[in-house]
Amino acid sequence: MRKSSRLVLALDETDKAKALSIAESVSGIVDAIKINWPLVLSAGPEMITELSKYSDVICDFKVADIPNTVHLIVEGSLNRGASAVIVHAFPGSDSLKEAVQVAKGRGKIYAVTEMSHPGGKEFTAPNAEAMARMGVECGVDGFIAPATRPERISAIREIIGDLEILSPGVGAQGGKASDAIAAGADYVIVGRAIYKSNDPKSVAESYAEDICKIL
Ligand code: BMP
Repeated sequence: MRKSSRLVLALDETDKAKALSIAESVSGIVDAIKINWPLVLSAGPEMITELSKYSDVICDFKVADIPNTVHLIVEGSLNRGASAVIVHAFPGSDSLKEAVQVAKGRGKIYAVTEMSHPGGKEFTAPNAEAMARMGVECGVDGFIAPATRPERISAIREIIGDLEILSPGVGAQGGKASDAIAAGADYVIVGRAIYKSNDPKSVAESYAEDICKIL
């Protein structure tokens, strides 16, 4: 994944034609497009391959399972053209190691530490540091940490050294892109604020400009 605008679009748009048109319009601006179950369930897993024509695709399947199932999901995503897959850390080191091993040389694995919504404080926050340490030991490429609580990005950064941080929670959830990058995120993930706007391309450009100002 290139590191240019540091902006990742969360394309949770469920209308296939709209999703493809947005992807095309922002392809020169965003560093990657992240897709999740809403788009895959409405438009099919072939969207992974179709979107990979416009941008690197991160499959945010938040895989949380036994190693064999993790293996099958990560492999299936990469086979369809994904550049990276997001997995949960909480199933433990054997599941995480399996994801890393399947993706080796083919794509990246990002592990969720602390989630960005208010409920993320209940179970993920108290265990985020331990999950980050485990992720480092298991060889993941990076982590998901919340733009809604930038101080938590800094806490995770201290544990993981130079590994990547992708930070959701910007825009609709109230976080600011520049705060997340200043706290140590490599990329911010923005969904509704871009794909629900009347002009996704201009909004993506203005996020990219905001980020650029503090680099
Ligand atoms: P939005 O900008 O519309 O809030 O979208 C954020 C995206 O990031 C969604 O796809 C969501 O599933 C994902 N996400 C998140 O919001 N918080 C997390 O802690 C982890 C996520 O993957």
